[in-house]
Amino acid sequence: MANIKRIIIVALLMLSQATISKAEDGHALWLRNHSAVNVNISSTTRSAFVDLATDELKKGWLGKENMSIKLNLSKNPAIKGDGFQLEESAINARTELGLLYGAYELLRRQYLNLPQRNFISNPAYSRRILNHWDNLDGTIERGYAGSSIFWGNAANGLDITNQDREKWKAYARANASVGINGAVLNNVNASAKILTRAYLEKVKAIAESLRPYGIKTYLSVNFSSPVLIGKLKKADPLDPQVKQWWKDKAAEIYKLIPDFGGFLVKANSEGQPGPQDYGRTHVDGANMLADALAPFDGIVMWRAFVYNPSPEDRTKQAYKEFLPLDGAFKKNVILQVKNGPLDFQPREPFSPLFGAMSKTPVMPEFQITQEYLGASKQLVFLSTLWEECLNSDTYKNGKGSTVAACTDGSLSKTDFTAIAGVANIGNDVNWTGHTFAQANWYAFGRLAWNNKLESKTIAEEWIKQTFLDDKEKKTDANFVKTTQEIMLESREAAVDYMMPLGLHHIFAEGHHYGPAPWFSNDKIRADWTSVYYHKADTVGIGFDRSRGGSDAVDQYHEPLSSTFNNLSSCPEMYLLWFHHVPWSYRLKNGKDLWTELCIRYDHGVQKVRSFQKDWDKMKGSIDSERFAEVQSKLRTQSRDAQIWKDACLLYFQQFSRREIPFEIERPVHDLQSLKELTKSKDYN
Ligand code: GCV
Repeated sequence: MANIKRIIIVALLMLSQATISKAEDGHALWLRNHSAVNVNISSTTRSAFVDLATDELKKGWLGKENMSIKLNLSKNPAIKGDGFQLEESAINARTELGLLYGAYELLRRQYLNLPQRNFISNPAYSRRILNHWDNLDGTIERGYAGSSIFWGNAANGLDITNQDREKWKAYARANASVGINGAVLNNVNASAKILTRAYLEKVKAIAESLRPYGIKTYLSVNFSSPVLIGKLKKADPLDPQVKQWWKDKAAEIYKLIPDFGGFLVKANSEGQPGPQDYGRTHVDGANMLADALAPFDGIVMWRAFVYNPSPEDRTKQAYKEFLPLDGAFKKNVILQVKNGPLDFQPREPFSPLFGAMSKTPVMPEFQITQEYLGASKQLVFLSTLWEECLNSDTYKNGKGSTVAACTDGSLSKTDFTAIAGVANIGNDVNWTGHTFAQANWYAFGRLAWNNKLESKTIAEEWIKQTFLDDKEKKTDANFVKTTQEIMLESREAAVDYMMPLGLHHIFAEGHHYGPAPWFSNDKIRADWTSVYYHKADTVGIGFDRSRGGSDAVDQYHEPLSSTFNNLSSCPEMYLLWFHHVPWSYRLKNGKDLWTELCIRYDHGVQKVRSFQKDWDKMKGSIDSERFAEVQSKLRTQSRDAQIWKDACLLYFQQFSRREIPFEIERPVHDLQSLKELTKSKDYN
């Protein structure tokens, strides 16, 4: 008996050891530093960046044992900005930061088992920036991974602990490893308090943690700051006292943070103050701030996300507002434009502003946090969405004028270029809530560095680094293939179960997680309701933006405007974005619109079910913790995809008055119960 007891205890101990050795909380992200082999690093220059690069290479080296690698500063004209050149046994760069980026690339190639061949890699954008929508009380607007890593952690939100500094350092390192070199530390719906001395002192401390990794600090500012925290009566950008206030503030900031990046501004948008409050223009506002920052080489990122409660189609407003201002902005102003003309929907055509501005630099703003794509409950790899946008042809200077080319300086030379991603990072131990949301942070950085990278490459890189098996020093090939497929199909699946064929913004009010195509409310502006966007009636469904409708199509260059305008040539993925289409309309595959809509919704649900099956087969290929977390979240996603399908089909069926085709699975909910469910505050 005693023997049996002993055997059981030993077995239990062995089991728990096995679990401990595999224990995985995801905090290490894609930077796992597996017991590396020896490498000899020498350099022709000494600096903090070079020390870091040396340290990273020694910690992570998976190449040939006892190799010698030299870090060189080089004047090779083919290397640009903080770019680098990898050679058999050297990293060359123009800047020391470039050597650090080169070190990360070299390690990445080892994880991927890529040959250490010669190649040069230059950044597509000079400023590659995360935008944190973090409030000073520690909450995060549209954040799904816990509280802010910057603000609100102690009683007054200003104390700084060693733990904070550790976290900021780890954050900076992760960013640098994918080439991100800027962070806006606070929400664009900005509290003026950020510019008070106490907060600026904290910004200084954060900047000190980020600087060693080449990351510049930026702030979102409230346009009314001179009134709210200064003693001024107004914030009119043409008022000399207001101008002076901002100049003094800029000088104060640069004294504390000499390499401060600049300001991000959301003005006259969704209730935020701005120059129009004083009868001035966006140019007046942006240029006033630009003048204050110019002596210190700071920049202004002025957001184009503006729209008013007017009868005009909301998706047309930003273009109409900003096009007449083209050429009037100071040199250190850049217009920050969301990928689509509406608001980070699962699918939108690109914003026409990318192809419209010819004398003003424009930067893309992507949303990494999944406000409209399942929060941190759903596995949706966003790289394919961003790739679709970057590769969209605007026809600005004829064929080939992609959004990437319009923004990265290849079409017209600008002093600087930039790209922004709204961060999905919080205090959750794995940083992003969902393990696979880490891939979206990773993908943003990689695309910001190289806007021609393909999503399939990015997915493979991320999987191989994130799930590398410690002992084997490789990732199970079947796991890589299966997971890569899931990732690459996940965004299209989400489009299908949420809003296929060009439908948009039919989300439940407020939380933007679940469906509410029925949402309408006379007391709020029409363009904050779902019915404004889908316009379903007994004839058909969709928003008519053709020349016979709101004429948004004419904000695009030819031949796109005509392609979009024509029902028969409009890509079906944008069909209901640009047209109100009869239920009986025949699609290219011969099916009528109603049937196709039903099939798409069902297809989205079936896809998630297949992701579940494929993931379940992966048991044992990776650590049990992350396996179980993803398995559980896929169950939620499956449940919620079904809710989307049922809600939308049962609701739209009231207008189409047609049967749900019998070849697809039937709804499992009834409409009324879904209306109650998605209204509930807990359903998000
Ligand atoms: C930060 C959408 C979001 C808001 C966000 C806004 C913006 O409307 O729902 O939370 O505010 O976009 O980008 O400014």
